[in-house]
Amino acid sequence: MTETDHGVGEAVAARIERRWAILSIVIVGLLVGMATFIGIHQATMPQGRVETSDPRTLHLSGEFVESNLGSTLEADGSVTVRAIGQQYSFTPQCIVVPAETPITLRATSADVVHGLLIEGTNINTMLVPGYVADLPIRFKAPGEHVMPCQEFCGIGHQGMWGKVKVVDKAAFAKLAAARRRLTCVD
Ligand SMILES: [Cu+2]
Repeated sequence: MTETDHGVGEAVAARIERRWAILSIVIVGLLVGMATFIGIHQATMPQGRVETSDPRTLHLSGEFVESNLGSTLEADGSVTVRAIGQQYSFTPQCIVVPAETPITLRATSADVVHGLLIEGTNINTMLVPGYVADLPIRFKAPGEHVMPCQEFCGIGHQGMWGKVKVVDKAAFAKLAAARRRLTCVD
C-alpha cells in the first residue's frame, strides 16, 4: 500500500462517515418532527370519539338515570360500571366489581368538573359536565380501593370520596344473578 492509497482510503472513509452522520441526523430530525406533529395534532384536534351527555337531564332519562347506575354484567361476560359525580359525592358511593374481568367505567358529572381517581390503579380522569368518560379497567385481585375526587370542585371537595370493592369473580356472578344493577352501598 502506497502513501497515496492510504490518503484515498482515508478520504473514502471520511466521506462514508459523513454520509452516515447526515443520515443519523435526518433520522433524529424525522423522529422529532413526527413527535411534534402528533403532539400538536392531538392537542388541536378533537378526539376521534367524544360522547356527550346533558347534565340538566341526566337524572331524568338516558344512560345515567339513577336506576341504571352501578355495575352490570354484560352478555359477553364483561362488566359495565356507570357512575356520576356531583357536589359532593359519587353515585354510587361504593362500586362493586369482579376481579380478573374486563370492566368499562362510564362516568360523567351532574354539575361542575370533578375528578375520579381509583387508588392503586392507573384510573385517573376528569368528569366534565356534558361529556362521558369511558375507561377500561381490570383488577387482578379482590380488595378495596379508595376513590377520591381529585379535582377541586367546591367547598365540600375534601369530603367527596367513594370506594371500589373488588370481589371474587364467582361472588360477583352470584350477586349479578340476583340483581340487574349492583352497588355495595349499604
Ligand atoms: Cu368533586
